[in-house]
Order: sequence, then C-alpha cells, then structure tokens
Amino acid sequence: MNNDISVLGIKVDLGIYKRGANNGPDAIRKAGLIRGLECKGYNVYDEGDWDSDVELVDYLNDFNNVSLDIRIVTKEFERLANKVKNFCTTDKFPLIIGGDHSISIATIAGISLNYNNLGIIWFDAHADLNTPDTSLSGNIYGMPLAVNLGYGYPRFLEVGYSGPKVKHKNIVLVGTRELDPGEIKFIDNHDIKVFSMKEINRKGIENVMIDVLDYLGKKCDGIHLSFDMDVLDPNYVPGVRTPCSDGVSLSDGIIAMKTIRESKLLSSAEFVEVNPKLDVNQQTARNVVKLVENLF
Ligand code: Z70
Ligand code: MN
Ligand code: MN
Ligand code: MN
Repeated sequence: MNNDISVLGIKVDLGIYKRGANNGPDAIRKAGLIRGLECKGYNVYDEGDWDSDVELVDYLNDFNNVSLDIRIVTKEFERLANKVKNFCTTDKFPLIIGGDHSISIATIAGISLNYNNLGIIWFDAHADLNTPDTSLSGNIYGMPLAVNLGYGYPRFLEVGYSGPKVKHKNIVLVGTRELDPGEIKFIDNHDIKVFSMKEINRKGIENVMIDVLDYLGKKCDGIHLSFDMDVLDPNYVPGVRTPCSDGVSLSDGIIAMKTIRESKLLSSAEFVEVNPKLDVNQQTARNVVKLVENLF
C-alpha cells in the first residue's frame, strides 16, 4: 500500500427502531479519524459523505408490504454501488465509514468489480446471512452477506451487476456469537469459514488472524474488511444498535488490526454500525478511530 488513503462516509440507516447510524460518519470524523491518520504520515483524501436521495427508512415501515419498498431501496443501493466502484478505482486505499451494515450490499458490489477473487473478513457478533425467508426481524441489516453471496430479495441481487459478488470459500466470519437458526443452517450447508468467539477465546486473537489471513491470502487477489462494531464487547461500544455480550475486547480488536496491517494483504475496509444517538461520550466513534489507527 502507498501512503494515500481515501475516506468515504455513507449516511445510510435502514433500521426501523433505534435509528441514527446514518450519522455515524459525522461522529467518527468528530472523534478524529482524519487527523489520526494524518498524524501517522498518511495523505488522507476525504471524499465527504454519500447520502441517499430519499429517506429510505420511510419505505421500510411495513415488512409485510415490503415489495414496493425494496424497489426504492434497490435504486439507492445501485447509485451507492456505482459511487463505491469509482471510489475504489484509484491508487488510494479505500476506507468507508457507515452507516449500518446494510450498506455492504452496495459497497461489496462496487468493490468486487475491481477483483476476480475478492476475499471478505467479516467482523461481527452476527453473521448477517439472513434472507427474507429466514429473518426473524425482517431487518435488512441482518441480510447483507447473504445478498453478497447471491441469496435474498431478487432485486438486491442485481445491485452493481447480476448475481453473487463473492464466493463462499472467500468469506471468513470473525467474532460470531449470535446466529439465527436459518443462519446456522446456511453456514452448515455452505463452505464459509467461521472463527467464532469461542475460537478466539480458545486460540487467541493473533493465532485466529494468522489463520484468517493465511486462508484468504493464498487464493484472493484482494481482501476487504467489513467491521461491524458490535463484534466488540458492549463495554467498548455503547453506541451500537444490537449490543451482544461476551464480545471481543478492545485490545484484541487492536491486535487483530495490527496483524492485518502486518500482512499487507488488505485492499479495502469499512467500519459500520456506529449510532451516535446511542453512544456514550463518543466512545464507540473513538474506538473506530483507535482500530483504524492500528490498521494503518
Ligand atoms: C439478527 C437479524 C444484526 C447487525 C444486528 C441481527 C442482525 N440476526 N446485524 N446487527 N449489524 O435481525 O437478522
Ligand atoms: Mn439504524
Ligand atoms: Mn452486521
Ligand atoms: Mn452485528
């Protein structure tokens, strides 16, 4: 990687309850993201925030009547995927800040256009592998990884281009600890690597990350990090919508970032699910900055 990083905020929040992750980019910037990277000697190109043309959440209030709504959301994701595709075609390292995890439907569509064999490291307490058939909540932020693999609302599968954006064997989940029954089945039936919380506690985060990077590094021509802040223990992330107990410690998160940096394999990254409305003393936003400072 050269010394140039470009930053894009994405102000999308498809939550029906506990809204506010759309203002994540603002909070992460206020917590010192740009300055932190500049202090480390990087040239940072801040491309500002992408916003949706419509108030997307208004179209998602009725899960039982979601077909029309999905059409509108899809149109916005199309626009976003195109934006991200262009954002990724420079020599600068693309760093995205969300936004809720639904943005990955569009970001990974855009990013994947630049690779033949993109790998994904998905840090998350959840798997986000639900489809409309398996989801217990109906929430789209529980579905992005399934869409990336080619499962879900048919319209979503067309975002960026038709069909799957990544291969099952190029996905690694890290820190997983809260799966829905349908997601467990999905993982059992597909070739997806999972390093659950249990494994992190058993093997240690550094060993886990070495395995992750070895597994993907051998076969991928790019690796994208998708980091849902709820993978961290709730002690460190009061500002996430779905806190999940017994999570990754901040110091382990930092070790994970350092291990990724040392591998020199990472080609893009996104940090999502910071909700300033729920945050306490900017703790969650500040912890994004800490993680990012150790990733570079
Ligand atoms: C649950 C669902 C989820 C993020 C929570 C939760 C999914 N499996 N994803 N927070 N980022 O609603 O599908
Ligand atoms: Mn939200
Ligand atoms: Mn997630
Ligand atoms: Mn999550």
